[in-house]
Amino acid sequence: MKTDGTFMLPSASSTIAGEVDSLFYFIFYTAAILFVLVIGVMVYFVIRYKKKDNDDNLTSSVDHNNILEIAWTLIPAILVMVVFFWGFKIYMKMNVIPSQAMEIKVTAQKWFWSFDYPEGINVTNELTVPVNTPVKLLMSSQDVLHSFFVPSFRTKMDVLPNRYSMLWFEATETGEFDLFCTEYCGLSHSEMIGKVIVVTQEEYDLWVEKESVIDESIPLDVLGKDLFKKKACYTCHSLDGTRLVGPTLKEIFGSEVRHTDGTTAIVDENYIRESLLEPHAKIVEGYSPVMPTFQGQLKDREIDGLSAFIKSLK
Ligand code: HEC
Ligand SMILES: [Cu+2]
Repeated sequence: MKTDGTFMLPSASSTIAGEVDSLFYFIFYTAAILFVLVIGVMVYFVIRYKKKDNDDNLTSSVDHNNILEIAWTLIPAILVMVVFFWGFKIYMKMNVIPSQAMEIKVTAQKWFWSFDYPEGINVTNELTVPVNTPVKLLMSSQDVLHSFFVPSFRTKMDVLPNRYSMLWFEATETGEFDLFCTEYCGLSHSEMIGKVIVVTQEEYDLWVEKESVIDESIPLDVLGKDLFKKKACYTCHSLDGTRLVGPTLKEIFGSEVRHTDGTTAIVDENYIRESLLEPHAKIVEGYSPVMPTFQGQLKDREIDGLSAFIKSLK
């Protein structure tokens, strides 16, 4: 069961979330109390010691008060030390990855997440993991800086090109949790949204089994339609004729396209296959070469499925 968040924070659904929240509340309430104290005393003094019209005498000059000065130096120093050591303890916990953690490879690219499981499964934007199991994410980016953020797990880490960053978490309850890209990464950054789906170990095993086999009984165009959504093609291609980052796929099958190098081509199965595996081989006139390659992410039957789906949009 997914617990609700509080007024200030989303649900706390990982092993470290509770600790992060305690520290957050400690800092928050300490700051709130100090704020009220300091402002309160200030307002009181302003009123209490207001210069009276008939009061010509100057106030006697008080130069210092040892007890007061020691108090207002020591108390904040102690508070800062508490916050430092408390924070450091949680920071270490967040960064030391348990050795038995299961490992998933995360690839960020404009503008979706793809997840590679040890079993050879590849999925887009939906990270399915078992509950009460430490999960290690090995992350890298295909293009620009992205950042992996799951608010309910209180976990966030930058994802960089040409370098791996790592993160781990252990979900403490089942349910669906928001996954955001929290580093501005271009035009459709706001659509780089995913989900972390936390299930029981039994459900996870079933999921792995189901994802590992390709279901040959699904008609190709249905499979394609499903992939269009699953592989996040929709972030760049519309189906209704609207121009997004990429050209619409409506009625392109059988039509003639112009490329930036002046050549033309008729859209057929081979053309679509090439568009998916080597998107930069030919660039459609008026567009930029930003389509990612799906080499290694799509099986042959899935490419057939996408072709059949695009064909059905005629
Ligand atoms: C990051 C944005 C982006 C994503 C994601 C993306 N594409 Fe593209 N795609 C483009 C752009 C831009 C072009 C045009 C430039 C070019 O030819 O590379 C294009 C071109 C194409 C073409 C050729 C269209 C034509 O009119 O000639 C096809 C087919 C295509 N994409 C299919 C797909 C499918 C299917 C997916 C999902 C599996 C997908 N794309 C995912 C941006 C994207
Ligand atoms: Cu991003």
